[in-house]
Amino acid sequence: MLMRKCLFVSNDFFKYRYCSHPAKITTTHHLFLIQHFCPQFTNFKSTEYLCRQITVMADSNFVDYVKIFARSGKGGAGSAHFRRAKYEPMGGPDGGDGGRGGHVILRGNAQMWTLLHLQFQKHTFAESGQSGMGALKHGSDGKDVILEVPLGTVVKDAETMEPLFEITADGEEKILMKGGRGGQGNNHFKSATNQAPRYAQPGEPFEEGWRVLELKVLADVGLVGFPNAGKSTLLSVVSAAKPKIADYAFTTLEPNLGIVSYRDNRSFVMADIPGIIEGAHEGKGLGLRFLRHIERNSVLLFMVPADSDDVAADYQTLVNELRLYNPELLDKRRVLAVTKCDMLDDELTAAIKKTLPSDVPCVMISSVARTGLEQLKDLLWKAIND
Ligand SMILES: Nc1nc2c(ncn2[C@@H]2O[C@H](COP(=O)(O)OP(=O)(O)OP(=O)(O)O)[C@@H](O)[C@H]2O)c(=O)[nH]1
Ligand SMILES: [Mg+2]
Repeated sequence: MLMRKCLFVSNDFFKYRYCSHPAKITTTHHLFLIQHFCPQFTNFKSTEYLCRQITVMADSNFVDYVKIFARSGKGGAGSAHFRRAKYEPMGGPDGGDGGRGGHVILRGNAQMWTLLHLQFQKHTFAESGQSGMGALKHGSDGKDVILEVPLGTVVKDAETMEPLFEITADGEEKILMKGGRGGQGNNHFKSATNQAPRYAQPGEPFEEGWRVLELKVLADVGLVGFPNAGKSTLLSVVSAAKPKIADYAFTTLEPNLGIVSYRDNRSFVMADIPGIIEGAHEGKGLGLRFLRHIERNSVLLFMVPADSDDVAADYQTLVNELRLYNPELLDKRRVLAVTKCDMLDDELTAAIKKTLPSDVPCVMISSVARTGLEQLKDLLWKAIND
């Protein structure tokens, strides 16, 4: 088991969080295994950094990808029974129908936010329907199994990775695996020419298979920026969310959501995702896997810090990374915010303003000094409702 985990590490250590057991091994184990199997991480500092990241991710409660096996119940067979009663020599066919097999159903739950619970429930089986019985007794239906999932869960076939359906509303139910229909009893097949049918339908078979559930967070605005751009700080200032903030790269390892209140009791949802860096499409940094969480956002807020050498070039780099991940992301409305503007004096502010790209609405903000935030909200609200 440990070796398998380590091989995961050597290939792509972020796959680690998808392996079947939560991390039980200690950092010392990690160190030993990584040094043994991944000599490219001989530098102690990078190994230690890797261990920290792995431990943090393995302990994380945010799971946005699970692979589950589900099987519905098969339908109960119809009965081929004949009525037998005293003084009633030819009672005729009275076989009842079989019950329907239970479905495996996914139900949207707005209170949920992760697929963690399904990581520990990989296999789901629904009950089969009961067979029909004599005296026209119908077999009971198999119980449905309902799996609750957060809104924005996309279901894919695990082999072809073809999207099947998506859950977007609270209480919305979709059948993941359909239970087999119950067979009809011989009572249905009697006719003038065949008054004693010995035939009854068998129940329909179950469905089974592996499905991948992927969570794509549903938010109105997605924050896109390099690490340390001040994304989490902005979210913490404009909403009640309390993301972790620190002055090192990749502080945020999983998306955070916050509700931003706007004037007149209106509000919108903002999603802070881990930072991306140039070359993310080649797997650098945390790669592009978190970008799936901004696929559903209607507006993308690009954030470039004011201390950047060239704001327009940094913005272009971010746009390019998005294009390489999914060109459709560029169809979304965009807003550019230059962050940390409290560090600038008037002269520098004017100089930066001149270099800003003209094809996107821009705003200068500071989350610490709380300047430009109302203007930013106005721009975002306008972009959301356009
Ligand atoms: N002066 C100043 N510093 C800021 C401002 N906003 C954020 N910072 C600082 O910038 C650093 C990074 O902020 P975060 O909000 O963690 O940045 P992030 O973009 O979420 O970074 P990752 O999660 O690593 O991608 C922190 O030390 C913040 O205190 C600002 O408006 N002004
Ligand atoms: Mg952050």
